[in-house]
Amino acid sequence: MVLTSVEKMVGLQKKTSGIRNICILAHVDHGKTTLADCLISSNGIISSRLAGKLRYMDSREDEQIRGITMKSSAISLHFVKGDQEYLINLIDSPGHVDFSSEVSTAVRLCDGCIIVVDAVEGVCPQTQAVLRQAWLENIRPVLVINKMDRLIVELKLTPQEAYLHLKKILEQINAVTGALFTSKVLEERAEKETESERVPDTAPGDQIYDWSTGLEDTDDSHLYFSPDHGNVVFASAVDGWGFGIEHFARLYSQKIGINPAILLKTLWGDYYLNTKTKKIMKGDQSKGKKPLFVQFVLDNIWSLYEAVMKRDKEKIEKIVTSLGLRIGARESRHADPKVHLNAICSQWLPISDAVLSMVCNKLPSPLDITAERVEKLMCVGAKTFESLPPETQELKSAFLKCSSEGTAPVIVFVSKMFAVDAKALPHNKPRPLTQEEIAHRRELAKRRHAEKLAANQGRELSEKPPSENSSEAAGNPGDTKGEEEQLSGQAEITTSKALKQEADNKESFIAFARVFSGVVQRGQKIFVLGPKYDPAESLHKLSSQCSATDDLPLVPHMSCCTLENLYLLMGRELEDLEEVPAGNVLGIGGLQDFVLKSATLSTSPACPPFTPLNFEATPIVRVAVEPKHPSDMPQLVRGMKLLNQADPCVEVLIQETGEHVLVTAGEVHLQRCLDDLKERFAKVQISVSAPIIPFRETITRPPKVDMVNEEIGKQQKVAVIHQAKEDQNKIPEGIQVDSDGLVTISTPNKQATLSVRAVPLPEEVTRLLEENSDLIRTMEQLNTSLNEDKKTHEVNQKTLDRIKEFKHKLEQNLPGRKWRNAVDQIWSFGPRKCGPNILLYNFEGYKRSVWQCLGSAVKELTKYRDFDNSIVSGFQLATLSGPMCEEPLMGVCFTVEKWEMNKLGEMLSTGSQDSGESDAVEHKQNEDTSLKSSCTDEVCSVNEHQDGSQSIPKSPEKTSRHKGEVLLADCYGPFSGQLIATMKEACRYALQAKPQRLMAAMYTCEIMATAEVLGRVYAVLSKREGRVLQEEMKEGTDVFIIKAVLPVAESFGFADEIRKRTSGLASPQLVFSHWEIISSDPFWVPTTEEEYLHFGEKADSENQARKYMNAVRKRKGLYVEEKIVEHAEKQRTLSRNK
Ligand SMILES: Nc1nc2c(ncn2[C@@H]2O[C@H](COP(=O)(O)OP(=O)(O)OP(=O)(O)O)[C@@H](O)[C@H]2O)c(=O)[nH]1
Ligand SMILES: [Mg+2]
Repeated sequence: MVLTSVEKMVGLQKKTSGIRNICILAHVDHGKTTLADCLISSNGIISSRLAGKLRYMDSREDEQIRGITMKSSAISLHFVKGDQEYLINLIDSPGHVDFSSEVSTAVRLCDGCIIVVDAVEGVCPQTQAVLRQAWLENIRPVLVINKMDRLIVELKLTPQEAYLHLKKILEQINAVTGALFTSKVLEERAEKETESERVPDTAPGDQIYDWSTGLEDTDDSHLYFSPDHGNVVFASAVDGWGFGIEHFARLYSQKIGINPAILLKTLWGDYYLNTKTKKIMKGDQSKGKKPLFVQFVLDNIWSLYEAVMKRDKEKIEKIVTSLGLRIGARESRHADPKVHLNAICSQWLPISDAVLSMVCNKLPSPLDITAERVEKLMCVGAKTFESLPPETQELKSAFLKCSSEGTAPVIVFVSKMFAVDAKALPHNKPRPLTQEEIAHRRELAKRRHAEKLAANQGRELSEKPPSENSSEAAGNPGDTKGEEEQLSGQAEITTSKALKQEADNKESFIAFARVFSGVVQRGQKIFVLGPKYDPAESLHKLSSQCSATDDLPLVPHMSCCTLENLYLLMGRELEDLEEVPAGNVLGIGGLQDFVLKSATLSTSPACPPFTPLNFEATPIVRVAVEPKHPSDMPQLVRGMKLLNQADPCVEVLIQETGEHVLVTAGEVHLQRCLDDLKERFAKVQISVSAPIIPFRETITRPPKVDMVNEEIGKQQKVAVIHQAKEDQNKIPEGIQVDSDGLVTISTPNKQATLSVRAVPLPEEVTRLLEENSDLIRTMEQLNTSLNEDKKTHEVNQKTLDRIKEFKHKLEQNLPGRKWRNAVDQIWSFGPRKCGPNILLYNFEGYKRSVWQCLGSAVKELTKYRDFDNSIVSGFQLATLSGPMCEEPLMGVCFTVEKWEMNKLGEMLSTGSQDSGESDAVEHKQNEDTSLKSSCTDEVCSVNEHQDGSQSIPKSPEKTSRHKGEVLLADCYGPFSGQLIATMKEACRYALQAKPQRLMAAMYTCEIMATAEVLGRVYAVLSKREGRVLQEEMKEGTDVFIIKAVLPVAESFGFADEIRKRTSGLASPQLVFSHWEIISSDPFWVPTTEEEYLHFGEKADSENQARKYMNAVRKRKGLYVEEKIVEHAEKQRTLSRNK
């Protein structure tokens, strides 16, 4: 196969109907990159002998060493099928969960995907995850069941067994798609139903319907994988073969004379061939017959494998000649039978043909983009498509047309930025000279030679009589010109050297993008729209016709840039392009300063930003980094910025403590980020802290039975007293703690008193809050815009329904008298207004609701109105860092049961001025001598003014306003600030009045292990406090699947340890799953004689929670109560006592 030239590719890019943008998705190690190799080798980019060994798309060194893909990368392939030519933009993606964000960036740019499943392992957790992602992006999947050779060679299954096994895998994967699909159909039905409900003339009887009918009506056949639909290929990427059943249907229809269409329908399934009647019959199993698939397909492959593995020369010869293949002597004599096998199979059933023709037949071209997908891409958050400005709505047709005409608006989506070595850019690479260039150079050399000759002649002439000076004059300029040229040439060389050196050290960022409409051209000016850009807002300021070349006013989240370079992505190589038409994947250079991670580019300001990518992984592993040499700090900071840009998922932040922190998705991701930082972006030596493990703080219900180990009531009191002692200096007033945990506390100026109680939320509610944090954030935004009386954008009915459902669910999960009306009294969520903690109000005279957006509450002005934000802020602060180790809270409900403001407070809030009130103020202040003594002069002087004696004449209103302001900011600072601090303290004390617990982040993992290593896997799990949830045997194999949960804190090195202990037979993938309460009390100390005996004085060897808590406190520089000298009496000189 010859290499396709760039010109050819450019030609193909223009034929939109022949383009297929696809990605390969699968669980880790199921063979994506190997499959990509096979497809690439069909284009001659790599040799077919190396296909599967090279792993061409894994261009990074660490990818090759570890054998896993860490980034998604694209390559364009040319495929000819019949008289049709296709351009296939193929994206290989990683399967390791740590890099699942790379999968998100890939699926956004594609129209279809190849799901690869290992024939032995079947559907794995990541397979489900990628199917879900494909589903969320509305892209169509096809299936490749890979590693078929393992069924023959490793598992040694018979063809019949293999058939049953494959059937099961198909069932599994269809079950996953089915689940996704069903929920969607039901949702759509429900939507239709609510719409029809709104239509008044629906007959009441129609409202009852059978849910299942929805499923039956919809044609879902294209969604399921079935060989007879042509969307399944059976393959072995390593051995280079693959087939869809139509190949065999065609073959056998000729051989046995059966209609190919019938054979295609029956080749997969419970059918057998009645040899006597030459008819295909149903029900193979019941009659003990061989299914067609076994007879016609698997038997052949099995016998070929057998022949080659046993080196049965005769049989091989027979097969090869009957198939009409020609095998080279080198392969057939090779010591490794696999090579021979590969040579035969890849000629007989070339995998690239099978897979690529399936892709071209079954996956859509960019022209087939559905209206549903377009609307989903265009609507961010709670907005509906109808609420977008009309100019924006018009762009939908541009998406659907995917037109490459000059008039079509350009719309491009950048899904990630990736760094390449500047040396690898096409214009920095040495390239072979073209014929014209060679001719040009030859011409130049000739001329220079001629000039030299002429100069020599001139010199000769100058030695002649001066009568011929004229020719000398003619010669000289030539000479100097030559010198000049030389000089400038040298200068060029040196500058280019300098430039090259600079380029050597530089990373260049390229945007990984796709054109959805129009033609992008090199040097074109275009708008860069950030994720928060709002076309409605900018269309007020700009006309929809304006272009990026105009001089425009500043619009938030929008900037203009020039597309400096366009590239064809060819795996490890890049090729320069002048323009790229709609429907293609491309690389764009020169966006480094405009795009951080992803963006939308358009020539029209009416274009909305695309919906953000769906990231499945939660970044959870954080480390602090610092340079080994402090002077390298600036490089490190720059490097971290670059790293942040180059990775879709990593988070880079500077903590309040001043540490530079990297947040990554897992250990492997962390390692890759650190390597990148060290070797590419910062190029300095760095030291890395131990992973910072996140915890959550919560409270539990006090135990009903006071057991010895659970004497929490007393313990807690000790803790509270202790804490109070610590904080004595900060808060002069005492706090009141009731026996049932109600904390009453006043602001420092005594103007307001709060009573707060903390109660644990039911687990289910916490989970609900966590799951719906996006929804809560949307609610918050809606409420804010309602409160500000802004023109609210039309809210998606779906979002409103979701909010209603959320509210309903909360009500359901907060039953009983204790929680009566609780849902309606929710004041706020926290921390950051969307977290898993609730603030309730439970006092008279106040009404406010987070459900405002549902229209359930009216705005009401009360005396509390002006300061309620302070209370909410105090709550937010308290939930952000708890009293145990300043970690965020989770699953706690705070109820404000009393909020008293004495008259001054009220006056401050309502702004009423009454002289009587000021007396009261004075009276109060006189009472509190300590307060008075600490009063600033200002306040005192104000009070004197109030007495009306020697005051400077002022208008009465002015004085009183002045007074109000000053009292707002008395010696304790602004009143609102005091309220915030008091609320925060109240929450903290309320927490401490209850049994506190730490919550640990938990990973889930699925480990596949054979029976021999099972014991060791359990040993490692239990050592690390893991808990096995489930253990089952994979049918047909001797592999056990163990599902377990493991605290994140104990997970570092877990995968490595398992791999080592099981000699590489088991390798788990850890996925963040949930937070779990650590049952032991971190404040527990042995108190009774028995406990001393049992646990010893220290006792913290047993107390996991305390260990965690102290570690966090130490890290944060907080006070840790621990003994420094443990066994003082035992200190002695060892040598003497020996
Ligand atoms: N027996 C057998 N092994 C295969 C086959 N295809 C791939 N492999 C092996 O499976 C391992 C993983 O292959 P990769 O192609 O790197 O898998 P991947 O899906 O790209 O892995 P990630 O990118 O890390 O998710 C390699 O050792 C391959 O040699 C196959 O058809 N048969
Ligand atoms: Mg790979």
